[in-house]
Amino acid sequence: MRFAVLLSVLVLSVCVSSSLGQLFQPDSAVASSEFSSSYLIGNTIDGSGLPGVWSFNTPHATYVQNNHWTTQFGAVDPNATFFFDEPKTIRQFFLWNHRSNGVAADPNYAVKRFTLTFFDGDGEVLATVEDLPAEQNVARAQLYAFEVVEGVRSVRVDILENYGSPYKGFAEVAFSPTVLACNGADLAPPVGILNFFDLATFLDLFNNQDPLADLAEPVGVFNFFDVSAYIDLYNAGCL
Ligand SMILES: [Ca+2]
Ligand SMILES: [Ca+2]
Repeated sequence: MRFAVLLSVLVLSVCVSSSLGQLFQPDSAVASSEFSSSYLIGNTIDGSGLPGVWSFNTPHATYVQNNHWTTQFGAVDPNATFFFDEPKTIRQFFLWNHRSNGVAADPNYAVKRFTLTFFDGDGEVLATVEDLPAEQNVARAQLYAFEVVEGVRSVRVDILENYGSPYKGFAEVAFSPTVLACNGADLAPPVGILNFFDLATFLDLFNNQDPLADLAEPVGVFNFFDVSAYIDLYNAGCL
């Protein structure tokens, strides 16, 4: 029994360090449309709206100037391209959707469907992952796993549809070279299966005030809302 507990703690520590360590963000970005200098695509790769230490479970702050990307009114076929200074291996994408509930009267800026296209250094298409769904009113990152793509120097995100506003955009993006989790509740190996070890890991992370357990606002405060959010994600299951 003691051995089993020790083993789970060892597995836990390996998982947590790798989950946070493997996330990376693009080095630069351009967008087909930007509302103004306060709503640039750069706001999605600089950690704006996130605390100094964050995970894919960290809620992004609500929409204010200089923390989201927003297009101009009625922008046609909006897209954003993210660049990496060095070739990257990518297996998972993390999207913090638009939270147009701060300064905006219209709550429906958020992306509903999008496509990812991966390019090498010559601009040749390496892979495409089409028509991915995104929910609105989710402050945490939404997770998208796909077949591994190697040698990636840029990724284009094409917004196919949003939730109805003439403005579109999102809050933050990140990538990882492996599948880190099926959703925010998937915190212990094996990835893609939710069981007692995920729950035990969450409780341990929560007690240690780790960013992976800070699932709900207020960010930096660990309370019932984080536990409730975890239970919701756990019950949603791995799809
Ligand atoms: Ca941001
Ligand atoms: Ca919290």
